[in-house]
Amino acid sequence: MHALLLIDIQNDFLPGGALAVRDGDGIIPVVNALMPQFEMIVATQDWHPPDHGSFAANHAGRNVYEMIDLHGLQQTLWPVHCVQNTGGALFAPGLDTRRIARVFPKGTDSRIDSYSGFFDNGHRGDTGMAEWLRGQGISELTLCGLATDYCVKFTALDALECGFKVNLHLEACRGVDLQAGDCEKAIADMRERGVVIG
Ligand code: VGL
Ligand code: ZN
Repeated sequence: MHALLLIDIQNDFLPGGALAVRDGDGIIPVVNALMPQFEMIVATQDWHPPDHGSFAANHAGRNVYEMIDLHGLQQTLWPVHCVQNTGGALFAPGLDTRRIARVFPKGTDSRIDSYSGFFDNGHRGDTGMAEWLRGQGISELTLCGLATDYCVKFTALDALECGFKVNLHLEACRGVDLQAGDCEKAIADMRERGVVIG
């Protein structure tokens, strides 16, 4: 079976949000139109506690987009975003959520960030998504969502490692591009590792 995996389609990643991705809302009609082609739909949700270590505001004297060492891992510092039980963490209002079979929260441990929906950035913790998908008989995934150069990329690479066939629906993805070319590089990395880009 083939599942559609919606990555972090949340208010804070849309224009006007705390960590807005340019034209992030442009994917919503595309994603909604994709849904009928899939037997199963699963979503990830960036879901941080207020004291999360990826927030610049939680590090005195540090600015957003700086890099720090966070408990032994390199970490980009982000604006406060997707805080648990706030409006910014909600799925985009235009997203058709009716057929989402299961939501996997991520980034819930203050000590470590989690760009991937499968494992945290240190591959220390597991959300259980791979095991759950396998249990549902899913062997192939199509990914879409935000952001191409962070959560989409790391979820896609972990999905390959977990043994899934992985497709990326590019028209239904948008990226941050902190540095010009980051998205192009992310797409090239994914393709090189075996993600089918469509
Ligand atoms: C994301 C940065 C921080 C993403 C999440 O969804 O791509 N990026 N948290
Ligand atoms: Zn985050």
